[in-house]
Amino acid sequence: MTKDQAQLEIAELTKKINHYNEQYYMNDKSEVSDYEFDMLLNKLIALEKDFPEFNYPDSPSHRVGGTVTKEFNTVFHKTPMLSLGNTYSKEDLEDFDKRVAKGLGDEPYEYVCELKFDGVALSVTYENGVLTRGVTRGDGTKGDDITFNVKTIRSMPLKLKGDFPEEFEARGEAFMPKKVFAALNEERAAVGEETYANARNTASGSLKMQDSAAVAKRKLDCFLYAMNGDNLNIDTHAEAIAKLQEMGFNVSPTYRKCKTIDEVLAYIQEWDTKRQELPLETDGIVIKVNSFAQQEKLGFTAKSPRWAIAYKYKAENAATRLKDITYQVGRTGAITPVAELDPVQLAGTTVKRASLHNANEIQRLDLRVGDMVFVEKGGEIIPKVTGVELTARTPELTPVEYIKNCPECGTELIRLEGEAVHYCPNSQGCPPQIKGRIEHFIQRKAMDIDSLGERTINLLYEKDLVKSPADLYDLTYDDIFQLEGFKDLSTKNALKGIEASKEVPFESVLFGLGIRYVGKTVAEKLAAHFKNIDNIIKASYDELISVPEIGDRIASSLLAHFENDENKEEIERLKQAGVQMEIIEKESTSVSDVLNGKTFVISGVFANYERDELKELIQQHGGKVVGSISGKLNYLVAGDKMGPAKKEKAEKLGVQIISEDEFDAMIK
Ligand code: 0OW
Repeated sequence: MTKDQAQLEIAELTKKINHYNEQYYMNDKSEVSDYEFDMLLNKLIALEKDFPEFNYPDSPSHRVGGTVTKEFNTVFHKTPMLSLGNTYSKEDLEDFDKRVAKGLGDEPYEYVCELKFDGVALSVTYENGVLTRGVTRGDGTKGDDITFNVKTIRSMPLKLKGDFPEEFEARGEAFMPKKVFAALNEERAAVGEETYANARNTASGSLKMQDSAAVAKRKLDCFLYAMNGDNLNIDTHAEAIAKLQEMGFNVSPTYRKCKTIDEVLAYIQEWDTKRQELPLETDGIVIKVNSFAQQEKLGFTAKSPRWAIAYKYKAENAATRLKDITYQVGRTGAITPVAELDPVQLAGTTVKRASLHNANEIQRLDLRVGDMVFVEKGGEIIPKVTGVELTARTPELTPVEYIKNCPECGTELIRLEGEAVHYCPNSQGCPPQIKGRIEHFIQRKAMDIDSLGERTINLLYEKDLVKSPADLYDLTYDDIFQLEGFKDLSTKNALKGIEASKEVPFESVLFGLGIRYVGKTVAEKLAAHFKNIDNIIKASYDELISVPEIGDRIASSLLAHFENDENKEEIERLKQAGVQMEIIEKESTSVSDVLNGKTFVISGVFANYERDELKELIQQHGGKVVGSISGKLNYLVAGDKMGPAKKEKAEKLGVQIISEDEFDAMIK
């Protein structure tokens, strides 16, 4: 392909992808399938790699990241990114209003009210309409250059629309929507990771990740609320908001002009309830004097403007009796203490239980069963116990004795050095851990066996038919048919779902293994880097942490997991069953179909080929290389020094063993 052809192709792909992105993220419409979209994007990324001179800063390829930033540069803000003074009551607001009136003499003035988005403040710079820099607020005077990570925020325009100033800065808040935060915590809990406390810190941590591809997966969003620059000819905050929207920025639709504090109070009242339904966390309301000239006149204190203030809602809390503390055992054996409460109304819901997280939290709160405790529901959905009404404590109440044994299997609990959570170490024998691993394995994001559910897993477990994921592949029609509630059709469906899961790609299988701290994103990284399970099993600690976003915790967890013989046996059984244990390389150009439908295992060292070349040749002639020797295997291509166990197994299973020359003859 010539340079001109490449430039043309890149321009066409960019236009198409930008259009699909805009439809998807701004108008909630998807005109193409994810697969088609990904194909376009992969083509663009490949062309940009071959023709870097056409890899423009506003290319949509930056949306999916792929840039690793080891060190973030520090950038000084043109003007400090100030914080906001806080108010908590009508009186505070009236005092603020008096100060504004005083500062403006007898001029009339109006406010604009907006929600205070609970995320991370951001500064973005655009030159000739293209996003050229994204910086965190940092300490207010200087922040971190996180441009590549900011480009992965889908609603942050890479290129502006309409007419725009040659150069200007916009400021706003990046945040993690509630649904994204809940899903991320669900995935982390499922692999034994500690869950994140709130969306704000998670958004902040996400924006500081080194690998922008990992940031892209965090699905951050943003709202812009200010723009600074020379001769913007904009006179009010409301005009600035409208201009930001015209240029393509995501602007919250909750702005409202208020002439008086009473109108401000009405706005606050209205959003006190409505904010629960918002797709993002907020931590109050921001009130600003609308006119820029008047903002100028009022000026700033050392750390915040005199023309703006935040109003914070009181976090709802209530007192109720702590009836008992029960303990839940998670899939990874993590023990979670739960407060059993007398039901109490809180922010429109009846609260009966609240997580107590771990033993440290119980100690910190000095909780005693029978105490009157305060329960709070802040912006977050999950209620939390914040303290004890000590005046109501009666002398017979005794400090909590944290359990020493697993409530499900009786095994003595352990607590790792420096960790707050207790674990049940009986991972192979503790029922909720065994069943939890199988449930984790069949879930949509893993093997996607939707014809099985928690109830069926329970039945199979109780009947001793399934004690580990690999057992699923040994199930017969009769095994399932005899289960309560199964008929012919549902039995066939269940078996079909299990069989179909053998086509699930390796990265999903790796996630399905439920290795502690290995979530879906980490599994995708490991699969892309190591290509197959064997390489991961034999990888050293250093090889593991050389992968971006794979740190000490994940590397140590992988080494520990694969040291365990039962885990290795489980993987061997899954391989035998034909589950994908390696990534399927991109379609190689096919040369012939002489090996169509044939499966091969390659073993040993060859005179004329590297293993990968041999694999490529097999694929080019329609064959498929699989990870292990089974009865269904067609050929074992035997090189020098092939493992004797493999030779013996192949002979035992009647697999045809061919030499390098015999292989050559097959494809020539
Ligand atoms: N978080 C917000 C928000 C907002 C700035 C302008 C001058 C000082 C504050 O939604 N809607 N409007 C402003 O206005 N600031 C906000 O958040 C601030 C930024 C820095 C610390 C707070 O997050």
